[in-house]
Amino acid sequence: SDRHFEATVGDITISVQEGDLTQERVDAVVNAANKRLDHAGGVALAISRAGGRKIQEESDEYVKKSGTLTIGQAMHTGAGKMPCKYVIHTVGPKWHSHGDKDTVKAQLYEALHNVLYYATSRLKATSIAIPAISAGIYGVPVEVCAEQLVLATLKFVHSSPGNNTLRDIRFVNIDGQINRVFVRAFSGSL
Ligand code: AR6
Repeated sequence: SDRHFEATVGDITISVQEGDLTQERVDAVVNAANKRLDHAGGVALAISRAGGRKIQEESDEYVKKSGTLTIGQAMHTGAGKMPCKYVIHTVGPKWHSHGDKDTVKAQLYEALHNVLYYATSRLKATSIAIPAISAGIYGVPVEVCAEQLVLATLKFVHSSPGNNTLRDIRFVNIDGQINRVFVRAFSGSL
């Protein structure tokens, strides 16, 4: 995929790339899911299609056993036919929800924090590809989304527990406009 931005923090490479998330050769791809893990639209549908039936089946099994997810929670399934090993599903907040905007921002920050923590502690992932969680159907303005995801990423890599396995953190979007906002957010924070 097309690389817009790359920076190194310690021994971790952070990048912003244009392309289809489902084609990334990484340990884990992140899904912007809903609470029911019903992958019917957006990047979730792209992942579900690219991976094959296994993704929705494992998701349904999980919800049947453990119930729906809460906002910011993370879980994983296999990746089916995709080149990655795992899909980490998380649920971002909706912009037009009951809470105030600061709550929405905190929930988005928390969602990515939990994903990164899950990737390293549960999956020992060295590479991860992340979409613009909540910035599509869930309506969070892309500037707000980028601000929170960048903050969560930088905070995570800086406070990096010695046992952090991640070395390659990629933000991948099919939409170049969105990538430009992420590049600006990283450039302004590094
Ligand atoms: N690769 C990379 N980025 C993509 C791809 C792709 N193949 N497809 C879409 N995007 P969204 P949300 C970008 O709506 O706002 C689903 O129905 C897209 O341009 O997928 O968290 C779920 O099941 C956008 O910037 O996620 C939930 O019900 C970003 O992915 C709901 O949508 C996220 O957009 C979640 O909505």
